Amino acid sequence: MTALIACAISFVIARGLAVIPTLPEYDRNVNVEVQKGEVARLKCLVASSDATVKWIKEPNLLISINMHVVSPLKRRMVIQKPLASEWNLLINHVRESDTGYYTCRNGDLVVSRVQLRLLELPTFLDTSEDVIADENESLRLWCNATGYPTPIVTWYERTPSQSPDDVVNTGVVGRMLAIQTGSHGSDDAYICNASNSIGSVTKEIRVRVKSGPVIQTCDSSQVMLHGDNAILKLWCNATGTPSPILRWYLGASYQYGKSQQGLHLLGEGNLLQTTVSRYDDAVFVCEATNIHGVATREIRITAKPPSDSNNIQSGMPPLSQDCLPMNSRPTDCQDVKRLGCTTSGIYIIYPAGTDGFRVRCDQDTSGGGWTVFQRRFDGDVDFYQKWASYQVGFGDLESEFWLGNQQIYMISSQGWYELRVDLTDAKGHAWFATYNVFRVSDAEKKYRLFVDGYNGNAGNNFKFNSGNMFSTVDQDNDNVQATDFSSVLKGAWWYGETNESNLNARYNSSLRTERIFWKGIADDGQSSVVLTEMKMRKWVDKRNIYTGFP
Ligand SMILES: [Ca+2]
Repeated sequence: MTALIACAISFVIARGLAVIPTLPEYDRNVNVEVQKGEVARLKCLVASSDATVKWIKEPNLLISINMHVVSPLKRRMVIQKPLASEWNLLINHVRESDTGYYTCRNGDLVVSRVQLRLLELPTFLDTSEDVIADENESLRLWCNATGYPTPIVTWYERTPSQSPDDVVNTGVVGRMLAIQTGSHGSDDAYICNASNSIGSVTKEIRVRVKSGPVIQTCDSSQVMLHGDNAILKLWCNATGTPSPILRWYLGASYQYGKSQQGLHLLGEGNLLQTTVSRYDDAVFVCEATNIHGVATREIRITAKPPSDSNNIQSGMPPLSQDCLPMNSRPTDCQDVKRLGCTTSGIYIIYPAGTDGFRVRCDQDTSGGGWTVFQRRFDGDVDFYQKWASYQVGFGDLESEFWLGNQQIYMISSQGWYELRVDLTDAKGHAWFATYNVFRVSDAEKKYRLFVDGYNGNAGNNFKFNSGNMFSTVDQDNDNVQATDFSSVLKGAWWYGETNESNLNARYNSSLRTERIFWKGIADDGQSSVVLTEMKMRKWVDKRNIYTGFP
């Protein structure tokens, strides 16, 4: 602005008086301020038509003579004459190196002297680091900023205190800020803002007051493995200044406040992962320590030993359940999937007329939604069980199990269910059989089986069992007078005159007639079926779509 006024005045003088030179002295140190990359206009007014006008960058770099730019920087420089009396120097794409003093001369006479300055955004040269302070300690925070025009530094408190005694108010100006820290455990941040006409920058400086550890949360989860062992995950979060170190101890060996020598340290950090037996009953201690103190929290893990080791419904609560909406009561695994749980695992379902029971959901195979009711893969669970066991189920949903005839009946009577049988032989070859219709009748009808609508690559061997009642070693319902197939074939199944499947038989028995059997698969007398899974999935709710139902 100053430059414009100066030139405007000199122009008026030049026109009005028609004398040369227009500026008697060059004592007008005109400033031109532009941002980097912009165009700088340096004005010079010489009315004479036969003048020799030179631009020189101090100390002695000749830039131009009349209209000719001779400077090595000429590609960015040009002499502009909007009026006959003006000899303005234009500098395009102004750089840092362009800053300095420029003089315009008529012959040896200095006509104008212009200082070119770059406008700069504020930046911080240095500031205080985050501080950990003692209670009621006096602190000085600082922020040194540079920029052009010189930035003004202003301080704000992030969470201003309501207390009238509070030292810091918002909008304190100056590069230094003096504060008195608060009480034990307080934590605040101060923001310094450096701004000029171009822009502003801010820096947040945290001030934390030393405090002993406080445990915020502690919890556990278990992921059951096959058999009795579980991977137990425990975690704890603690606050404190400085940040506490977390250690884990077994409760029985832990003695609070005493020397830690000889204690059984299980691990360090937020998360402890350990293996426990599902029959364990243990207390784990999370200990948070910093230089100001110790805090502890106990987590008790109670895994109730089932009174009946056959009880499939015993064990730890299902973990997969978290994905279900609150208070939801899925009726099967298809419903579990519909409610948003797309991970295979253990869920509690509530088929109509039941108080709910645990099932394994297969949410991976062929679109998921499968309620698994039989699973075998290592032979750890004995499947040569009696009627009562088959009725309520046995084994472990995390490993091998039979869900239970009653449960199969309750689920499959809710609608139109399809069946899928997955088999793998010892060579790792996978086979499957699906049936569009799968249904099991109630206990009174001896859990009679109905299947129809085969598809797959395993062979339609289950069709021979359709219409048969369930038999166990203590209940011969096979309708064949001469034989007790359950005893002969060492399993429990919907036996009848033709038996070309026998998936609840002995695992890996050397006798062909006693082992897991599905005609055509691994029945060369040498190998065997090593993995079986039977699962069902609802197609539609209405039962009467299929007229073949009894
Ligand atoms: Ca019989």
